[in-house]
Amino acid sequence: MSSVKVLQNYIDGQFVKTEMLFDDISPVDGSLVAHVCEADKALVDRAVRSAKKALHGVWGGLSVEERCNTLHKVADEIERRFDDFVTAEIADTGKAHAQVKNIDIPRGAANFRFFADLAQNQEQQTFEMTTADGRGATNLIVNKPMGVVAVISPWNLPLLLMTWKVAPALASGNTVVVKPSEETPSTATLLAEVMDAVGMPKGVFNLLHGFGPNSAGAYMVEHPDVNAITFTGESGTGKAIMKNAADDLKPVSFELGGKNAAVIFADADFDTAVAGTVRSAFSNCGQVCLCSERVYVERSIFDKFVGALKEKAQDIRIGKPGDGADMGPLISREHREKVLSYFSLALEEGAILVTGGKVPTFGDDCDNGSFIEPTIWTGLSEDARCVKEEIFGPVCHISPFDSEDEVIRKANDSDYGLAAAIWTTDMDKANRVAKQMEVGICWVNDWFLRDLRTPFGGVKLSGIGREGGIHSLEFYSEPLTICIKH
Ligand code: NAD
Ligand code: 6OD
Repeated sequence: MSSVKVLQNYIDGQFVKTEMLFDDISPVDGSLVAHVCEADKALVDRAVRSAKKALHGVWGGLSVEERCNTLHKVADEIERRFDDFVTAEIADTGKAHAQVKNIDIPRGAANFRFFADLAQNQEQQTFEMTTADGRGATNLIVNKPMGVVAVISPWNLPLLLMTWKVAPALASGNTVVVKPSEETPSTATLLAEVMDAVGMPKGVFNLLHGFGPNSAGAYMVEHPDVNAITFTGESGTGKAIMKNAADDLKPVSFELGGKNAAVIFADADFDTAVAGTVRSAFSNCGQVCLCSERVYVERSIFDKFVGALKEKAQDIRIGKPGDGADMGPLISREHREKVLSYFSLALEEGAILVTGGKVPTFGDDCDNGSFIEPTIWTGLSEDARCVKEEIFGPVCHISPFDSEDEVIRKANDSDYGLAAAIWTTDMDKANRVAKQMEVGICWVNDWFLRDLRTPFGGVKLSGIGREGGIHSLEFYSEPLTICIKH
């Protein structure tokens, strides 16, 4: 009998097997990580019904303190099983060990603690008013849960991005039906085990495995008893989901793609800007929605900057997570084909290849993985497809600029509007330029520095709405005004 793990769905407090299995493949060496039980339409319906029932069961009867205590237990249990989560996330993604240990899994636990504390300390608003008869009235604003929330998440930061939505949804009193990416089902399944272990009431957290169209993702979106949809993924998928959600006018919160600009002024601390841009272009093999794929450098330091970034990119050690590598593989062979197609397109569009552009060879089982070299181009025009479209790999295009107005115009000339990074020692300039960026977040002299209280999201094709802090609680709640006449 095969000893390969079988990852199951989790519905109404029970793990549920199905006959339809798909493979979870390691991008490090192409080996089989697990068989995954795909949920069909009937199972999606069972999960949504169980979530709906739980709203009115024990969960609905708990005080916010009791709910949030349970979420603290979830965070504690993730930490107790920290090594299991690290191993599972690495098995699915091949990410560098340090990143998973320092970012992905700690943020998974932190998301639960942060939103539990925030919800517990949320003020209840009241408005006193005068009335014609002089007796007055009091308006109480009561935040009620939305109901059953569908959480659909991507593969690039699997646990972090899924818990970023599950935690505030539960803290606000909702129940959830969660679908992780088909590429990264492992940590979501561990989270179901955690929910089970801490005694989360049945039906509050339901997990479904599967794909998007004609599979669990689409069935969740279309289900009439799903009351809200929160989604992170590609902008094109967001459009498809929105169309499917339109019939029931379901509220959506979307965190979508990006084609983010980094702007390096000549007065920047050079070494800090180079180190920051290496991080912002190549972290997680370029598979962070916030990564800088367009780098604009003031002309007087352009050549020096390109040379320095090239050197740092060539120093990145690519390889297996356990071998102390800085950079792991892309998520899959299929995704590598997409990124490689942009590598060919860039040359056709007239790019100068500064470094990279190839698939590395190792002479071992990593040759069956999805590795790719960090790649830098110069010389493309601003309307080249490689400068316009999100590639989602370890690649950036660097171009020179001569004035503040020019670089602001170029940075904003994008269908996307997620993030920007500005590097300068002139804080007046930083403020002036940052305020003109058409994005949801603009870093000055850093990148991916996160305060969970701040609004997070994008404009244009990069998303709808904001999550983070109170903005998450607002999305996951329906305010009810109770006006009491005295
Ligand atoms: P994706 O859109 O292909 O898939 C995301 C999820 O949606 C998966 O679970 C998938 O199964 C599901 N899905 C696909 N089609 C669906 C449909 N029709 N109905 C319902 N569900 C469907 O995205 P991905 O490739 O997993 O992730 C990479 C993308 O995510 C990039 O574009 C990246 O920029 C974006 N992203 C954005 C943010 C952000 O915060 N803005 C964060 C991370 C990733
Ligand atoms: O840090 C976060 O909360 C967040 N949502 C990050 C998104 C990263 C995109 O890949």
